Amino acid sequence: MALQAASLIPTSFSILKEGKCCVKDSSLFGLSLSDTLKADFTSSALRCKFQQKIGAVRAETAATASPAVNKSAPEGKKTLRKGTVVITGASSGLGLATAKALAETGKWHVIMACRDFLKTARAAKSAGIAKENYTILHLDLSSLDSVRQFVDSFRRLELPLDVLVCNAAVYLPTAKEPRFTAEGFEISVGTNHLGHFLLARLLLDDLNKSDYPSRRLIIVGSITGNTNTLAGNVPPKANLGDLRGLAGGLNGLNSSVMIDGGDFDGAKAYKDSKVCNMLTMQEFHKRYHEETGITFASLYPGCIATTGLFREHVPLFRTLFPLFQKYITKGYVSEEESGKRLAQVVSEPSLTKSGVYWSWNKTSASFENQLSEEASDPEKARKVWEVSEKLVGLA
Ligand code: LMG
Ligand code: NDP
Ligand code: PMR
Repeated sequence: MALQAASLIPTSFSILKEGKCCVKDSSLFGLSLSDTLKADFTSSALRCKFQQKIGAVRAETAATASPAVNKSAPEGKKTLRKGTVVITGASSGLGLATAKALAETGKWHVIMACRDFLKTARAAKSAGIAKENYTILHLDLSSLDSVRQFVDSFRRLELPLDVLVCNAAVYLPTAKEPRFTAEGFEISVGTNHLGHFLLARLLLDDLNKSDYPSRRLIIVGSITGNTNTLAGNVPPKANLGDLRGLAGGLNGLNSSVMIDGGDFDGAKAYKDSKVCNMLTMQEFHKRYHEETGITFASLYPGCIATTGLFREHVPLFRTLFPLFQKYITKGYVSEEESGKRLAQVVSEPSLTKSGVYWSWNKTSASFENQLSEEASDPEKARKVWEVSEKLVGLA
């Protein structure tokens, strides 16, 4: 189906070997599907779909021109406009479940920031998310150009940015050799940390301009990056060391592909990337919370053992892991439950505290959790920030 759709679109798409359809001009799915391009669609189904999307976005744009809190309603009642939340990696797992949970409230318009448009469109449809409650915008976090294009496309929508959720991630537990992002960074840290670091830095301005009462930047962390837990002690353990590999660009040429300078290990690279995510949240809090009032938060949503995150693990693992988590560790949560948890961090009035790493107890009540020594080390947070801004071209 992807191939068929792609073949109808001559100029702006290329077809990958796997039959996936990829977008060269990421502004396409934003909105800026220009008139010229619209004319290029020969499939009426596709044309119709895209035009609907544009219609929805334009309508939304008009609707959000009003202030966040409208006091002119009858009897002086205050009404809050619909919030706009960007969720990266909303095509599956936690991101999709969160998009669904927020869209269902009718209070949120979700920008699904994803690398695979058709997969996301199908996922949104089968999750039953109403058309008027979401827009799909292309974002490939493994390319800094794509991140920058995404920011441009988002700005062209002329929507406010009220909440940004950095959720997407890749995990390569069985890779023998490293893979790399467009800029040549090892792909786990390059995608999960550096792509999000640039995205969040660029969009901070937009969050700051929003008049929504509670603006939030949320970066998904994990228990496995925290060595103060049992899960965080399953080898290979996260450890950023003195950041020598990160400082060298994680490219395997003049530096190691691992942050600490060691040999490639996909599972460790993922856990290290989660430590970077949690440190980044704290550094944002330290630098910008007081000045902007934005809430910066991270979380461990529970062990969602059935998601696409484990797609590259061996089949035996994928079969046993959910059972192990359900019946032995009891750390398992369904995708739906995890989505409700992240949706709380996006919108609950009680979760506005900044600089917090949220977790949930056995009765699904949220609490402020303790990060490991490394994941809460302010000096490391500062260094990761400074090295990362050089790598993504911000310093
Ligand atoms: C490694 O692979 C990668 O090589 C590495 O690169 C990195 O990615 C790392 O940190 C990630 O993972 C992991 C690989 C082998 O795991 C597997 O492929 C097997 C999956 C193991 C997952 C845990 C399973 C635990 C036990 C499952 C029992 C399920 C039954 C549920 C039924 C419930 C009934 C009520 O590497 C390993 O991690 C080695 C460990 C493998 C353990 C293999 C299984 C041993 C079984 C021991 C069972 C103990 C529990 C029994 C308790 C019974 C109590 C009622
Ligand atoms: P999934 O694989 O289901 O979701 C990951 C999402 O990230 C997908 O939408 C995927 O897109 C997207 N993604 C991957 N690479 C890129 C890229 N280069 N550009 C844009 N998007 C990309 O996994 P989960 O839902 O489990 O993971 C979501 C978050 O939850 C991650 O941050 C993970 O670390 C965290 N987490 C997960 C836990 C779990 O037990 N599953 C536990 C703790 C934290 P595509 O569909 O195109 O592949
Ligand atoms: Mg882990 C309370 C115990 C607990 C919890 C909550 C998790 C979560 N895990 C726990 C324990 C154990 N795990 C134990 C005792 C083992 C050895 C058998 C174990 C193994 C294990 C493996 C092989 N666990 C894993 C893997 C993975 O490949 C996952 C991983 O590390 O990805 C980086 C994983 C996870 N365990 C978790 C969670 C949440 C994961 C998913 C990874 C994440 O997103 O952080």
